[in-house]
Amino acid sequence: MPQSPTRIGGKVLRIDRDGKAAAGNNAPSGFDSRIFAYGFRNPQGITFRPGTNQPYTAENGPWHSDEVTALVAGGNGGWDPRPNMSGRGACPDNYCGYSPNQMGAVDPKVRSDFMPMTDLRPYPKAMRPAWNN
Ligand SMILES: [Ca+2]
Repeated sequence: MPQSPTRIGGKVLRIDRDGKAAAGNNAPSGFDSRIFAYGFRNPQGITFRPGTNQPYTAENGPWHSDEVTALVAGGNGGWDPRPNMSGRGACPDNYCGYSPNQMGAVDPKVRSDFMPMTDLRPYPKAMRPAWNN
């Protein structure tokens, strides 16, 4: 869902008081125009930098790689837990978000099936986190 152009899961929406897309969202062609940024696992917090009003989100990773991301209009957060992406194979229940397994805080250079919160392999232009752990 996070990379879907039409489903709103895994997205940050920016709307006006009537629920319509706000001007300047810059969603990619074919995307729901309410989408400001996409490709997230679970953005649970948002704040705006004083002076610039740039939005920052905070989200939790799957046992590793929590992230704070400075959002840009139309930006991709790089989360894509679909099977058969980036050299991954099949995953239980067609969801690779817990790969390789729980407590899997492993170095992605060691495990090719590591599921990064910002997967630069298929999305080299994804927004890099401003902070992660
Ligand atoms: Ca990310």
